[in-house]
Amino acid sequence: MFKTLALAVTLGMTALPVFAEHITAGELTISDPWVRATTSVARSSGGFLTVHNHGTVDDRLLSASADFAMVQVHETVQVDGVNRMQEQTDGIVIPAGESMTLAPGGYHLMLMGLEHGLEMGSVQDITLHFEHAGDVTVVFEAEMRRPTDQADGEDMSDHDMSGHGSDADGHGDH
Ligand SMILES: [Cu+2]
Repeated sequence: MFKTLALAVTLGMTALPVFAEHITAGELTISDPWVRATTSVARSSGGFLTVHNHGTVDDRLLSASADFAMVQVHETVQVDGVNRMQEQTDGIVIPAGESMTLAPGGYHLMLMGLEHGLEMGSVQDITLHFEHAGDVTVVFEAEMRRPTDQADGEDMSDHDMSGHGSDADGHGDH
């Protein structure tokens, strides 16, 4: 009986690697990947995660890519009290021995050109390109997190979306 149970657990884990709590790539551990769930007509959203660098050398998230969206690395910054998003063309440094969290109101993966939105609970592959750890494909689940869970409850209406076209209505739930 115990053996049967153990086997079932093993098979279950093998069948569902996509929900692994932590993904390891070289010296990096990636945790809590999620994208903001949207309506079916939304054209853009945001992707978020935490990366911990166990190594002794800084790494860098250079860029990311996906087949369901065009992906850019962005940072939301306040300029004269207004939130604006800036593409991070040099990527995001993951300092040696430290964690970097991409979260609403700060760094994020900008997902643009969605065709069907991101349905709550659906999962999407996004490949992260790191300077040292290389390419890592991570499964992001679409969630709707409460504003109180977010860094500052960003208000997308204040974002400067001039670089994204008029249909880029932001990260989703407004
Ligand atoms: Cu953005």
